[in-house]
Amino acid sequence: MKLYYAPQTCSLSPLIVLHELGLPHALIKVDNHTKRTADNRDFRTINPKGYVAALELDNGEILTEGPVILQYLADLKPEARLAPPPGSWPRVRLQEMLNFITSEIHAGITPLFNSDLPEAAQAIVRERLLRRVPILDTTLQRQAWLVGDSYTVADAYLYTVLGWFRFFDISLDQWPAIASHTKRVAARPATLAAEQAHA
Ligand SMILES: N[C@@H](CCC(=O)N[C@@H](CS)C(=O)NCC(=O)O)C(=O)O
Repeated sequence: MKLYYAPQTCSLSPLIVLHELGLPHALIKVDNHTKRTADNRDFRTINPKGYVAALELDNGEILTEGPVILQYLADLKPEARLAPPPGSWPRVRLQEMLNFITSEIHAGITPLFNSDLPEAAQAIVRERLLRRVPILDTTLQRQAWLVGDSYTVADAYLYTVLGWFRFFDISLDQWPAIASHTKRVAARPATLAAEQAHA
């Protein structure tokens, strides 16, 4: 497998999961501005959507969309229990959480990366985002991990998107259960290895 990635982006979460599972993989860096890969190809010929993450399977298929890539990887090694079995009710809960992270937190913070966004629009985006985050804090006050009683791919994904809050001076310390979750995910050997490789 090959993971197309760009530093400081959402491609960190599939990389964490590749490390959690100990799956062999190659990393191909993408310049998100020029859309060139490190081996000098036009990334849009690989993923016409033009964004990371993209996972190239050994049969040449390209898989995109973070929550789907995460579940695909988890299902390659069900014994690692990074996702509940497909078709089970706990799996539906995992999908609910992944969808919340992708549509409300990931897509919620993305407009702030646009330096041309007018201040008034920034304020609206921030307010909407900050209204969503306490929901996750409440969940993490009840339980150590986002879904069920053990670490899943949703934890890697949340860790990744919350990592961007520092770029916008939003401190995670205002949500103690989230801050604790972030510290626990950061300390996992797979996270440390992925963070180092995702440069
Ligand atoms: N819907 C996609 C969004 C992926 C995405 O937002 N990728 C960002 C980095 S986190 C990106 O590469 N943006 C560059 C661009 O849109 O040109 C997913 O969930 O995987």
